[in-house]
Amino acid sequence: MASARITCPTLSTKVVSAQEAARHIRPGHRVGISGFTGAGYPKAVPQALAEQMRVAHAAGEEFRIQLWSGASTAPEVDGLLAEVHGLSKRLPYNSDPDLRRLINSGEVEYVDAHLSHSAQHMWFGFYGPLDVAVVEVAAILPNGLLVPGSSVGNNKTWLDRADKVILEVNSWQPRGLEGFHDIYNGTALPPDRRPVQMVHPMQRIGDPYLRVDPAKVVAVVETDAPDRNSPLKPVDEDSRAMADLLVDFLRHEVRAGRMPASLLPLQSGVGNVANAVMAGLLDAEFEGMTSYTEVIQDGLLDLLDAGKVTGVSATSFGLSPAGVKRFMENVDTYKGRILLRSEEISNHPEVVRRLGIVAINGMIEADIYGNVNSTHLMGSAIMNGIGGSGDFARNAFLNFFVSPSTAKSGAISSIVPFASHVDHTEHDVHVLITEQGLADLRGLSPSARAERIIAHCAHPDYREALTDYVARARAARPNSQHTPHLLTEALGWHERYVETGTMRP
Ligand code: 0RQ
Repeated sequence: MASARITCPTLSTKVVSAQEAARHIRPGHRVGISGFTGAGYPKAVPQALAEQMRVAHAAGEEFRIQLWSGASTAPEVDGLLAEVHGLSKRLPYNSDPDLRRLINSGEVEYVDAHLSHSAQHMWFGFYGPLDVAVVEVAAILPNGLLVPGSSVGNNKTWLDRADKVILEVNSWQPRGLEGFHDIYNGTALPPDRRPVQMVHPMQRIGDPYLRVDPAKVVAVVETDAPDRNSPLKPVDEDSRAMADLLVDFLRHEVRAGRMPASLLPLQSGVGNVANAVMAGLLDAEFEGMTSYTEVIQDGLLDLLDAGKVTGVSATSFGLSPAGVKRFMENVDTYKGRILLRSEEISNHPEVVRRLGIVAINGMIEADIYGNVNSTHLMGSAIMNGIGGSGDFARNAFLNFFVSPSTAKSGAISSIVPFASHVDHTEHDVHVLITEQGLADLRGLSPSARAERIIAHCAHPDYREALTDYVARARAARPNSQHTPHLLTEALGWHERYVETGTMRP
């Protein structure tokens, strides 16, 4: 008998085991799964699938699939499918270390896509057909409507586009999540696309449920398992220093009359610095703030609880175990103050530009002219992916990129002569922050930017070498003063690190 979470007469007849459901996924299939930053991914079918892959491989049969998601999932999805060598291609984001190794060794193809593009490129037909969708939900209502879980990601698109659908109904997901979602159904293909009619971060433009054609549902699986919910690292000294610089800069912008005292809607990436910024805002004087972002981390709950932030729009939760407990115990108090949307809307360039987002994201390195690399180590190995950073940064009212000034105990400078990979071009980047200081690049020429970035953001150990590089580049190319480079030396710092283990001269 189906659980109380499945009250649709048609769909409750389709309840099967995860093993049986996973048999619908065949070698070579393209599979779209739910999941975003460790929230709302399917808990049972990927594990059953991995076991079937293991058996097939032991019998000498090839069993690999292409896996598409909202963003990152968890060790029991990406990690496990990597362990059984079950993936041939992954899209649009990954942060699992085991899968990262297979991507970097060349075993798995990786399409690192802007998150706002992933759904529309599916609709445009750029990725081909989708064989199976595996989507976790919190409940199935009597009329067949689906109550989404702790993330929305690309679920709507996968449910609409897949030939077959497997639903996982997870009773760990709070039943009270009903009413937290806003699923936009108005996206049409060009030339018939209409404006997204949103002028406030908390405006509803869709309805609270996902829909699925019941005829496509081949299996419903019941689970009761938690999201990944990693504990938060304590905020370190460098992150606090960068957060303080950022919060001070926001004050400066308010004083200059460029931003209201309640700021503009905030987007922040995930991780240590993002947490520190949220903690900094908790102590700061700003009131009536809003957030239009991807992921709700504990810091945003703190700001909601303190009444400093009045509303948060996102596509996913990314809470610690303590954050989950707090949310679950107080679900109803957050209703109406948190909205979860599809990632094509949470990251929509049109909406980001209209609302005037303040975007705060991490980086791996920046060059002296302001190009930012968010994704590649030494120009070649992928770290995670561009995620939503491009969707937000390019269209933001104001963007910040933050990083410690060095990595690997000082052997790597995060400020380099030339970025070894560029995700955000010099035309897109507004403000760089390291623990050394802040460089406001708005309205500056490349040469002026170089002076400011070296003086304010580079680590003192690397400042002289950077200044020397610029001076020699200027001297060598009298008719190329706009963005002077020494072409054979521009990536020399990276080459030196690869060969000797340090960028130090
Ligand atoms: O490696 O863990 O092996 O020590 O990179 O670096 O400093 O801990 O910073 O966790 O904030 O990640 C850009 C990767 C920063 C992240 C990036 C090494 C460093 C360490 C991590 P170890 P930190 P963070 C919203 C927005 C793109 C996606 C995005 C990211 C590891 O912010 O993936 O913005 N951004 N999404 O040692 C070599 C350098 C390095 C370096 C750092 N210059 N060279 N290694 N590292 N700098 C979320 C979504 O879109 C879902």
